[in-house]
Amino acid sequence: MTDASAPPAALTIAGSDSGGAAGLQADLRTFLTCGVHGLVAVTAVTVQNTLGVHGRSDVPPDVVAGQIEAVAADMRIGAAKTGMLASAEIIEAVAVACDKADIGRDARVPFVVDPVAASMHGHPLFDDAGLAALRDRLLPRATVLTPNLDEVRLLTGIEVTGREQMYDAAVALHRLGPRYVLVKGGHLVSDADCVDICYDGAEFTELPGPRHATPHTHGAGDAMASALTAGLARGMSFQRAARFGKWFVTNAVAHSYPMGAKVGPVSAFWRLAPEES
Ligand code: PXL
Repeated sequence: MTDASAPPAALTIAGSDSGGAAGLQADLRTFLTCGVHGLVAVTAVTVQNTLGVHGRSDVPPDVVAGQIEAVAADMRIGAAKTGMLASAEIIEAVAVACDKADIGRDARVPFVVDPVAASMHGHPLFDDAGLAALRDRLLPRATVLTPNLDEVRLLTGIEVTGREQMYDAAVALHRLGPRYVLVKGGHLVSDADCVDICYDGAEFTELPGPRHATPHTHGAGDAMASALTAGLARGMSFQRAARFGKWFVTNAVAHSYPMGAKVGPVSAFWRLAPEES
């Protein structure tokens, strides 16, 4: 069992991005640079570069569940998050495995559901059955739900064109079951700043941040949700972990870099210690 000298650990249940910008690669990099040991349940392998998603193979649902149960049986998971879940069958297996592993809003391990619906190129990462399964099976189990504005539209039908509708969306999403909702405002390009809205069922909090002028934002949503998860694994309250996530992703976007022909990744390098000279 885990020794007191071990760092906290967090689990990501996510897909692989061969381009290394988003998905489990972004999550593990974020966990590492946030001082958290990364555990992984891989859901799918995407064949991806900056030009698009060219193919994909989903992991059998029992193997996804097996990964969650294996790490939970052996290690102390401080917090867990989801990314690409690929299919309704995988979502069902994740819901059952999380119940067994004590992961969820009313369980020991806080559960961040990042409702990843499409790649940044617009390729769907699950279908209508996946969306229904996400809404019915995972949202009621979520400690925190972290949608971007496209995912808000899919889950609630609300088309966000201004900050006011982000508040309406947060209320509508909270009714679907998560303990906390964090609506990411990065896609609201009409807003000069990048403001996320948090809602706990009673109070709203704004997480303000600058909007950096860079085209290289691939993996920004994953970085926000995984830094928040790392904060929870380190024992932070939701409010503190949300501020920590916002701080992390703001810096990651500020240090993003070109890689490949199109949109490059946000960076986690800014948090590495300088090399010894
Ligand atoms: O950024 C969301 C995301 C998550 N997971 C995988 C992805 C993407 C976006 O491209 O490819 C595997």
